[in-house]
Amino acid sequence: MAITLYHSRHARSMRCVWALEEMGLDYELVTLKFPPRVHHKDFKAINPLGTVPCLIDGELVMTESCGIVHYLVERYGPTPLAVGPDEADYGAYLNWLHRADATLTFPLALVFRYRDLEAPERRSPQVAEDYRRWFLGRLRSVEAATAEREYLCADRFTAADLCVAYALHFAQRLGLDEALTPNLRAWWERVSARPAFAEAASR
Ligand SMILES: N[C@@H](CCC(=O)N[C@@H](CS)C(=O)NCC(=O)O)C(=O)O
Repeated sequence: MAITLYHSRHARSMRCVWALEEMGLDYELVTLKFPPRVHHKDFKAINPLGTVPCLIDGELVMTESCGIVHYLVERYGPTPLAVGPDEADYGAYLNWLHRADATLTFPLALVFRYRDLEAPERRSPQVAEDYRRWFLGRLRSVEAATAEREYLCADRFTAADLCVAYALHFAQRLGLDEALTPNLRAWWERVSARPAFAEAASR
């Protein structure tokens, strides 16, 4: 078995589990209690950032969830999850893949940290509220895109949907149900009905 994935339940590593399950790849899953830097001090020897996901594939170590999904679909494809450079939506696909974490998940991490995770004296309702609003503002791009299409790009379910949908999953776990505007809700119900999503959420 070549691939090992370090994971915490419902963390961004869920993107990678979801992609591995969609593709039917063989892998070893190592599930860590969250946050790993607190509960698994030795994990920093594997990933000096102390974060999940961490994917090991032979000599390769990767620690960015959307980068890992991109790697898996290219390295272990062909798969319809990948959009190729010869397809009209290639640029849009890459934009969604990057937007998924850099723009849509990062503000949620701040909500989680400053509302729930920090010790009470270090919590900041202002930071949590500012980044909740930030997230909802940036999410309008997904509401607009799903008004016209069943999927974000290429007229099929791709790695872009998978990576963006994780942000929606995280938002709902944080109780931000106001994120589910009408088009987005229909898209969310479509993508989260996939068996590989349920499998990833249970791991
Ligand atoms: N940009 C990275 C972020 C990785 C990240 O921050 N992961 C979180 C879990 S969702 C984590 O491990 N946090 C623990 C910590 O910061 O100590 C990615 O997309 O994978």
